[in-house]
Amino acid sequence: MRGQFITLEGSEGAGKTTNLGFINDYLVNAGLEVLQTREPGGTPLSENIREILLGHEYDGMSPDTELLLVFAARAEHLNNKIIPALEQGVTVLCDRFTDATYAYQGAGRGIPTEKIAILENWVQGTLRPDLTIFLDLPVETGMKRAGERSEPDRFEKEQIEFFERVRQGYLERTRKEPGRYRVVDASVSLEEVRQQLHKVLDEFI
Ligand code: Z5A
Repeated sequence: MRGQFITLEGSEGAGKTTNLGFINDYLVNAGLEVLQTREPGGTPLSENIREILLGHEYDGMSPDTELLLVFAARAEHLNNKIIPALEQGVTVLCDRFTDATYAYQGAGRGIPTEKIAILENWVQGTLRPDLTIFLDLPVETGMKRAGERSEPDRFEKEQIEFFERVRQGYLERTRKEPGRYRVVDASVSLEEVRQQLHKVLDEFI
């Protein structure tokens, strides 16, 4: 039987990195074999593309270039890592996936949804996540949390208006496809976030 494909999304500083291990442990304790990975990245070639996307060497990169690089990394990641794992019955837990493209390159950069959908269908065929957890919190709270952590990457240097559009882009998607998404309030304490995650995973399993 094909493995389950679970993705974790969130706007800036929402706590994805902080909570990935928790989700991974929950799934392992439930008896599943889990592959944890991330986007952009996950394979050597895709990690190289990630460096190009997040670094500051190409600060003036056009939105179309950014979009195509994201999908180039995704094609490699899917074909060489995600799909083979799913076919072997492994549960794949991925830190960001195509919802991030709709949110950042679509809502954030202004690329029409239809263009993104063409690439999504080309690169993924019919494959979509079975469950997408969206960690939601006010943009200012997330930026404050992320700012206290590390030097900003190319995306993190964007203005607050960009991240507002990204958040709204995510929320719009969760409303359109409520069956796949679970929205978790990430503005509360870590303990309370994990209580919500526990409930979501209990229901999913
Ligand atoms: N991107 C894209 O544009 N298009 C795409 O298709 C894809 C990605 C797939 C890299 O993603 C960038 O790629 C991303 C979008 C773009 N750019 N941005 N921005 P990433 O996921 O690798 O990086 P990130 O979004 O920058 O994630 P992040 O900043 O690492 O956020 P996070 O993982 O959600 O946050 P965190 O590190 O877990 O937590 C931030 C801080 O808050 C940290 O100090 C925690 O200790 C603290 N924290 C966490 N939870 C709490 C609670 N509940 N209370 C208090 N403090 C907390």
